[in-house]
Amino acid sequence: MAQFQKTSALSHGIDLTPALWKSFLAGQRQACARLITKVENEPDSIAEVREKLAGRIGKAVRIGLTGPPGVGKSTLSSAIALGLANRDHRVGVIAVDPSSPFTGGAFMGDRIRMENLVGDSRIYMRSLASREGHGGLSPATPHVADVIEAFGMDRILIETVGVGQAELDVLDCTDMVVLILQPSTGDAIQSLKAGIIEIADIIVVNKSDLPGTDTVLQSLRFVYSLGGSNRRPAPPIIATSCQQNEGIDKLVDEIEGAAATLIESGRHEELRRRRIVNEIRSGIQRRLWERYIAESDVERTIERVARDLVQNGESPYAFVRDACSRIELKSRPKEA
Ligand SMILES: Nc1nc2c(ncn2[C@@H]2O[C@H](COP(=O)(O)OP(=O)(O)O)[C@@H](O)[C@H]2O)c(=O)[nH]1
Ligand SMILES: [Mg+2]
Repeated sequence: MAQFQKTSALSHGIDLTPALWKSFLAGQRQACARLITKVENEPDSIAEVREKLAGRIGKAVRIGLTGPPGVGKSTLSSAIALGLANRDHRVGVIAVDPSSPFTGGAFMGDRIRMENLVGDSRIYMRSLASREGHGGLSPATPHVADVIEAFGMDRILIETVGVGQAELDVLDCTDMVVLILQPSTGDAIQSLKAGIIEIADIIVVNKSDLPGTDTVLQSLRFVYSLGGSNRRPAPPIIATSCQQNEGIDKLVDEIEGAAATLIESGRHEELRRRRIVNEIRSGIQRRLWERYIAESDVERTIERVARDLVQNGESPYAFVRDACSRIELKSRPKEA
């Protein structure tokens, strides 16, 4: 358990010293853990870390695992990780789900014991605390994935808290999405948000050892047979049981098939490009914002302006325009 918990950050933060970097490159897990803690706890350090990682990331396939709480995402992540490792991959697993860490849940027999994976050098697992307001992802997730990839992992599984907006967040930082359900989610299928059904590349009905599996499989097939959406072809729907160790090989086959297609079709690169575009955008937004608030007492001004606007029913955009033009005026001579 201890291995999965966040190393508590030193109050002064973690320095990216040459020694730390050297240990990281030498494959020392402790160094990887420290670097992850750094990007997780020190958002200001992301630019520095990211520059260090250059040239070491871009090839890994990132796989999102999402679904309602308790369906077996963590259990299945471990099983998939093992399956991928047995196919000569080096696998990173990130869980953003404080309620059921890898070692949580009542463990089944000893078929898939995650403790067994702890000492497996082909697999690197890490839990992150999810943060309010970010769906099921910690905002550091994509950066943590970068660190893990640079550490040498070529498949990265990202398990999210399966609630609300999370599924759509998953899409932003992964190359494919596996939606996990279980027999008792049968009735819920009709009401699953269209969004998640649309983005799932593979659907899994886990706990197929429990009654009701066929009903769920049928409902899912029915939902997809309705078509009518602008979705690509219906995704594969696979029944698995972690308890009986059934269907997992097939699932790993599907994941690997999808990964191969992604790479060969150029879509993997395209997704990566899109993520970089977003990174650049948000980097610029952040820096402009920082510059803006550094130079004025803007938070208080915005509060005051908002109060006035609420009172008189006016639009906030005149203020936005004015604020932006002031940033431009201030920055131009400097940057010239
Ligand atoms: N019967 C059965 N239970 C399972 C299976 N997979 C996982 N579980 C159990 O379901 C519970 C929730 O699993 P967990 O992986 O923590 O789910 P998560 O919240 O989606 O990450 C745990 O008690 C697991 O042992 C399965 O295939 N069959
Ligand atoms: Mg979990």
